[in-house]
Amino acid sequence: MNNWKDTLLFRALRQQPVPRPPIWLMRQAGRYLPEYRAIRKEAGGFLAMAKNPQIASEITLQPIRRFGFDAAILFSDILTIPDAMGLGLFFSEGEGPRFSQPLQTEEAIQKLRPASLEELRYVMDASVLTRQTLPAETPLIGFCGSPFTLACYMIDGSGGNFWRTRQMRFSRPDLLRRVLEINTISTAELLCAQIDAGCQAVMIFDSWGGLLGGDEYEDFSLSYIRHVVSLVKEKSDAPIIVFGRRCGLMLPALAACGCDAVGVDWQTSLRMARRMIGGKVAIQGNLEPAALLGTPDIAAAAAARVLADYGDSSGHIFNLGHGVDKSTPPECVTAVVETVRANRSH
Ligand code: 1CP
Repeated sequence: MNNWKDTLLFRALRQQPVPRPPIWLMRQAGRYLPEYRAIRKEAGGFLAMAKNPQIASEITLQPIRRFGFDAAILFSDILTIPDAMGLGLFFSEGEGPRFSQPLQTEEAIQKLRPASLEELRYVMDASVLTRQTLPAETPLIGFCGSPFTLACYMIDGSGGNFWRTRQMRFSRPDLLRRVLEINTISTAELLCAQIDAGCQAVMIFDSWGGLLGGDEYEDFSLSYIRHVVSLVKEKSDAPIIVFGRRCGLMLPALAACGCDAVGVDWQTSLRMARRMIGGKVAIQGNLEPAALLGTPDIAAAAAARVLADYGDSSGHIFNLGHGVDKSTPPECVTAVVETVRANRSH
């Protein structure tokens, strides 16, 4: 896309003046959309959809068509990397992700190797296809999980409180570090490959870094994120967004990791986040997803409060504080989009 640098997303990421903030939502494609559920029924589940580039691309486009978001995020998952490492990702009906071969012995961790990009070809194929079909003015965001967030699923084998991973940090930090180092290589490689395949920006999800204590966050999550960011920056100037869930106190450190923007969850007000970040990078967020579970009026009022909380300046990418919930009425998403589009105070 040649006019990408004029898009609202790019301008906001560079903290340049914008007539209004760009808007896209984490998990904007998903089960709250009837058109997604229709495809899911036919395709037979999430992984089958994510691994089929035509279907993944179609699902990426669904929320763009319906709501006209200012960015698309590739329909995929952070757990494709450990799946490609041979851990056997699967989803049982109504449950979250699981691995059939989690890293539960020292031997399994010693045997672990970075994922072959060949095994992840479907992600890049979906990026190419999506870029070809998306409106030229809509940037495409690629993504990965942070090394620590991936390690949580890989070591524990499923979502939850991640007790095994947290215990390993105390009992065998050397083994945890080995997993983190391998994840660093794989995530950086996948982000670079997504950029080569047509993504204009990338995002790193540190959904579980907030489980770590203050000093440990630097040691077991942020230092690896910083390394991923520097590896990607060596190869490309695509903007990088880093989202840390429950990482409010870490925002100044996150903003200094070399990224272009930080994603903020709803536990930290944007006013506070701005003060903590001091204009160093752009800010993405942070409407509480539950605000979209009632009526369109309630959703619109809550979105207006987020806009007011950020205040009138550039450098804001409107988003939720976490993903769209599956029981969200699509009319509430429309109301939020309309509220942000009508906002002219920036
Ligand atoms: O149809 C279904 O049942 C599948 C639900 C689903 C979807 C729509 C999963 C399983 N993954 C996805 C897509 C997805 N996952 C995207 C697509 C782009 C988008 O629209 O945003 C992205 C960016 C992710 C990233 C992801 N997967 C994260 C990081 C963000 C976050 O939510 O914190 C995590 C932690 C995962 C793991 C995962 N995959 C799926 C689920 C339900 C989960 C979360 C499980 C848990 O809470 O532990």
